[in-house]
Amino acid sequence: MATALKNLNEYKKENFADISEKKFGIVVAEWHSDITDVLSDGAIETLLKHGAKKENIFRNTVPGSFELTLGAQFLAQQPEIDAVICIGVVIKGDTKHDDYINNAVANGLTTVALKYNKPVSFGLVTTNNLEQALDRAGGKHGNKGVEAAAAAISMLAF
Ligand code: RBF
Repeated sequence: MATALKNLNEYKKENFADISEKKFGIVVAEWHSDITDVLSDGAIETLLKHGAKKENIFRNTVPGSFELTLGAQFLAQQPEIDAVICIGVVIKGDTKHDDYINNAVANGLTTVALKYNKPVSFGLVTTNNLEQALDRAGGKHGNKGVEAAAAAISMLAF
C-alpha cells in the first residue's frame, strides 16, 4: 500500500520562513479531544521548535470539525494573525456524516485561505476507524498536527 508506514513528518525545512515574529491562530475541534489534543500539541511544539514565540500562538477550540471553518475565519480576518492551523478528527460511522463534514471543511478552509490570502492548514484527520486516527496522532504514521504546522511555516515563506 502506497501510504503504509509513511511518515510525512520528515518535512523539508529549507523553505521555512523566519517565524520569530509571526502570529499563529490554532483552531482545535473538541470531538475526539483525546486525539485532537495530541495533534494540537504536535502543531504547537513544531511552531516553537522553529522559532515562534509562545505568546504569539493563539489556541482556540470549536465544538466539532464542522465548526473549524468559521473558527478559521474569525482568526484569519484579524490583521495581526499570519497563519491559521486547523485541527480535527472525523471518524467514519454508519452514515455519511464524515463525507459531508470533510468536504465542507476542505472547501471552507480553502475559501478562507483564498479570501484572506493567508495560509490555513488542513490538519483534519479523516479515517475509517479509531485505530487509524491514533496512528496519525503520535503513532506509526506520525503526527498530522506537526505536518499542519510545517505546512503553515512553509507557506509563510512562499
Ligand atoms: N465532529 C468531529 O469533529 N468528528 C466527528 O467524527 C464527528 N462526527 C459526527 C457525527 C454525526 C452524526 C454528527 C451529527 C456530527 C458529528 N461531528 C463530528 C460534529 C460536527 O463536526 C459538528 O460539530 C456538529 O454537527 C454541530 O454543527
